[in-house]
Amino acid sequence: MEGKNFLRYIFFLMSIILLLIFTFLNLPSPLPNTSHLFNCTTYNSPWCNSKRSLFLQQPKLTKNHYADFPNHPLDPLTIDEILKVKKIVNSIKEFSKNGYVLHSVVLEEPEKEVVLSWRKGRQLPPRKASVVARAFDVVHVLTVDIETGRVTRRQTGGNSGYPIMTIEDMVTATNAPLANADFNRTIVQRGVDLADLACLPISPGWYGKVEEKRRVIKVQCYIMKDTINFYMRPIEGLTVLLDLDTQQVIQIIDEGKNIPIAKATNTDYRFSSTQKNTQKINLLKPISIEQPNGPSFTIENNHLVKWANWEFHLKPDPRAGVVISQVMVQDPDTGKMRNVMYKGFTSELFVPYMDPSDAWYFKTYMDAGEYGFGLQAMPLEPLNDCPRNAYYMDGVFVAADGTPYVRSNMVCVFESYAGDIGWRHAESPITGLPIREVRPKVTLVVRMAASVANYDYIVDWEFQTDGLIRAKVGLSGILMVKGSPYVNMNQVNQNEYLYGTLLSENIIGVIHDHYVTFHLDMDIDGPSNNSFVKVNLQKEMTSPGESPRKSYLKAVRNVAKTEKDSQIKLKLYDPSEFHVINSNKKSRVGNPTGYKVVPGGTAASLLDHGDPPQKRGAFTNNQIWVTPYNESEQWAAGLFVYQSQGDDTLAVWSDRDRPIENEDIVVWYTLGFHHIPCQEDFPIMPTVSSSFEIKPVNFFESNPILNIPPNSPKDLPICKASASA
Ligand SMILES: *[C@@H]1O[C@H](CO)[C@@H](O)[C@H](O)[C@H]1NC(C)=O
Ligand SMILES: *[C@@H]1O[C@H](CO)[C@@H](O)[C@H](O)[C@H]1NC(C)=O
Ligand SMILES: *[C@@H]1O[C@H](CO)[C@@H](O)[C@H](O)[C@H]1NC(C)=O
Ligand SMILES: *[C@@H]1O[C@H](CO)[C@@H](O)[C@H](O)[C@H]1NC(C)=O
Ligand SMILES: [Cu+2]
Repeated sequence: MEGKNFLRYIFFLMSIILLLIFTFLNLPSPLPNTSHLFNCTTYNSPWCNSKRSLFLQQPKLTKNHYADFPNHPLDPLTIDEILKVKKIVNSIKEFSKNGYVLHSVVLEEPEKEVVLSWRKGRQLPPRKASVVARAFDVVHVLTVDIETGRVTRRQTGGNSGYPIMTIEDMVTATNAPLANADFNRTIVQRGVDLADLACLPISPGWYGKVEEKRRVIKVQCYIMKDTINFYMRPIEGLTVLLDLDTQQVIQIIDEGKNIPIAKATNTDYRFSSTQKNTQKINLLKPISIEQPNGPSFTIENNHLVKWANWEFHLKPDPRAGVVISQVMVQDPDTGKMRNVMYKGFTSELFVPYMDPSDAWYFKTYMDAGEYGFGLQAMPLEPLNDCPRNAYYMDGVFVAADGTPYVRSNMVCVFESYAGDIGWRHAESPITGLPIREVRPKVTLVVRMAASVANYDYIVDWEFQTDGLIRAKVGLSGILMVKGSPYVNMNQVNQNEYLYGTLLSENIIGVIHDHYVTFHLDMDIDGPSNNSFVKVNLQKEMTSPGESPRKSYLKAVRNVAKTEKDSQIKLKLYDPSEFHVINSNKKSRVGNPTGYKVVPGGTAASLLDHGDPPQKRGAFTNNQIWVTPYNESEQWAAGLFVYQSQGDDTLAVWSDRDRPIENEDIVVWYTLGFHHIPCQEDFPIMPTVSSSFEIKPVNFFESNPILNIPPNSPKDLPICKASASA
């Protein structure tokens, strides 16, 4: 291969298919380069010599994962376990004869009661794998008992839709059109060199004709001539419909021949190239935080995180990204650990584009159930994705043939201090009390970043010592743009609608939404006796003569009896708080203990409920839902999402209207973004973030962080402009 072509080929793999080259080699992850992380010669800080420093002892960095073994019932499958599963699946008669494809192999979590009653030091409950395999077009859901080697459950059929695409599916889809002479001819007719093509695998949604009875995919292409940012050079109007299993081209739609391909100018966003192309601006000096005595958190056996008053289990997941389990917070009065949440994760993402034309109508991505949100999470970049004091966790995933592979540095954990205030009070001179009491706010952040083709999602779980948990999603990466004949808005007729914003010559950023639906299995002081309470603020008028005031607000509590009582559409002028309480557990003064969901990122889907994508995405019809705990109801868009028809969504489950009062309940919250692109989003978007919170409400007897100490200069390293050893 020629040098240039070879580079293109490498780039092709890296950026389009999100496939790490070592993915299928079954190699341990390469050792991260740590020299830039812990260069103690440049920092005059006891931190560097501290025996307590997690980083200096960090076993993780030299670990190859072959020796991993499970320590906790929720620990993900190890390499050893995955290899055993592969062997067991291989021995299934019909699989070994005719072959199979594995779409998912993950730990089958033991039943919730089993996990909750397990204690450290005891034997682990039987380790099982949940396997989704396809053989002869039939989807099998298996439970494999790893110890006994037996398949203890096998299910076929069920709801509409296909399992998550494999990475192999995505790779073959982008290459397959090149086997078709008509496709090649079309590309050449557009004046594009076939060697410059970069194609994307696009899930087709479900519209009821071409999607029936076979797995299909749509492929659209870009040119990467003169830029690494090929997304800004779409071959507009060209869509290849492909059978994902036979790789046959079913149809080529080619409607954009009159639309020029945008120039490569100013599309490169890499530091090396932006330094050349724009004025040099050095706005900031280097910055980082110091932890002179090392970090305050520990990670036991790779997965059990303990920090300040918090403890939780953390694991990477190929579909959800990260899963946080058994979240407990310490009661400052009794010292006991108290349950808050059994499990929290991003259950689904829904990203509908708002252009009904032929080349765009189907773009309504479900990034978790179609592409695998965790599979698309790339290694985090130390110092920039996560600060210098971060700890990194790898993911161990499974390829389509059952081979385990390592996704290194997929998740990071770090303490964050942004100069914020935990609580404060100062007395004015009027009282004569010389009081200024202030406490700094330090938080613990768990982060991952998924790059689903062009888009990047940053998901943070942030824990505060006052008991609050914040789930934050940041959007960055590159827009999905549409080619256009226009180079300036003055060419656009007043009556013509562009479906987006002209961002640069010949490209339009198409309007779209992002919805991230979280599964929050709240267990306030244990799994049972939880209820969902809407605390509604209502305007109350005073009686004539009662008060100089005419009106005030009254808080009215409504306990949700059944699921439909908990289908919440947020309303600015009819506000409520949303509490999850334990009706069996009261505070000293008699309030039920609870946590509330504090909404944020409240964009709501306005699509018609009968619109095919909204049927599949019906879990976004409300911002909040509450369901009774059911271990089969984890994925808001259904177990099988690819080409699903919306018959297994959260909306369908919730409409059963089951009782949810005084039960084990699950809260679902959807963080929403409307995105009308603007020129600043070109050629890459500055991060946009939204978050929601779960916050204690009468859970503690009083402010739980009265006893945290203030910062003192004597505890901190000496900061000098050019400190050196
Ligand atoms: C640490 O930093 C010093 C000063 O910048 C540099 O000379 C040295 O090579 C660095 N050491 C490592 C291991 O990177
Ligand atoms: C299409 O072009 C590619 C790249 O040049 C080539 O490898 C392939 O054989 C062509 N396909 C056909 C059917 O000619
Ligand atoms: C709490 O839940 C348990 C188990 O579901 C039930 O037996 C008990 O009656 C409940 N307590 C109250 C006060 O409702
Ligand atoms: C649990 O969920 C599955 C899937 O939605 C459903 O078939 C089953 O009926 C549910 N069980 C209960 C008790 O609601
Ligand atoms: Cu967007």
